[in-house]
Amino acid sequence: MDLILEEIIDGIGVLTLNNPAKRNALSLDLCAEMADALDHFKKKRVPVVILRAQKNAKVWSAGHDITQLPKVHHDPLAYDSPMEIAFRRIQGYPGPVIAMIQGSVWGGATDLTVTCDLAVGDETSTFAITPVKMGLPYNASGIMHFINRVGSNIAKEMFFTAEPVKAIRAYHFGILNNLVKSSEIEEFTFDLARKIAANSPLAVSVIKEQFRILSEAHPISPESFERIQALRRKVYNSGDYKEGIKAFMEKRKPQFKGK
Ligand code: YXS
Repeated sequence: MDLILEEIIDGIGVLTLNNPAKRNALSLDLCAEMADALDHFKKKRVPVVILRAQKNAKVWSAGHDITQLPKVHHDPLAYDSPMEIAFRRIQGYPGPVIAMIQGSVWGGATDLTVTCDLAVGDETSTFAITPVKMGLPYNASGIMHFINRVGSNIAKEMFFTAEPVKAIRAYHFGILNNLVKSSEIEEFTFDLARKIAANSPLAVSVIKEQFRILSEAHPISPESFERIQALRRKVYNSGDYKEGIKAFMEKRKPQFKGK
């Protein structure tokens, strides 16, 4: 069974978590399918991806598949674990990945949400990060995802209490970019995706990568600085950049080609 449904609707990539019987737990296979699906979209140059569960799901995802957590004396969130690989595929995807959330989100799935570039939730969405419930040491990159998204003090409250954060607080904390009614969330999220997809895909993808380098950057190494310059040069040397200026001058919508 496809644990991840992969569709392209109106030019937008849509990945649907598809294991409701197990509350869309992030099993090794589901995470591997997510990474593969993003690779397929990348080959097809899909500019924006929406990650969702089934319509009106009560549980968006129950987090890491507990039955597959490595036994004691093994790192449960190792760098090369399928969940971490899927997270890095999202971070490295050359376009925004938007989490569209209905229902409760648990553990590693909350990390998945704050790893996505944007998140849109409805009034049923809640977010819990639960390692302290499992006596499990979270990993450094996961903690950084939370610090970067909500700041240290809110991240500490979430990690120390493991309590679900309700939608309105999640919106105030910045876990959600937008909080919309259940009845409107699909249309809202697709409109957001289409708005982004109408802009220069090259500029959007390079700016996403700059955010990633800078948000992960502590003392930025000379190589990272030069890499940012090279990425930016790719954009300002591009036909899209010329087209963006030309269209503005000619008072018309730009036709970007992604190169
Ligand atoms: O008994 P069956 O075979 O029908 O399976 C049940 C559950 O065992 C299964 N299931 C899971 N299987 C593996 N891993 C999971 N995380 C998981 N969650 C659920 O799905 C079937 C239906 O579950 P059930 O009957 O409990 O559904 P429900 O609707 O009554 O309750 C839904 C939940 C999500 C509230 C409940 O399933 C639950 O509390 N699940 C565990 C949520 C959680 O603590 N997730 C954290 C996983 S650990 C993790 O993500 C990180 C490593 S960390 O700990 O660091 O955050």
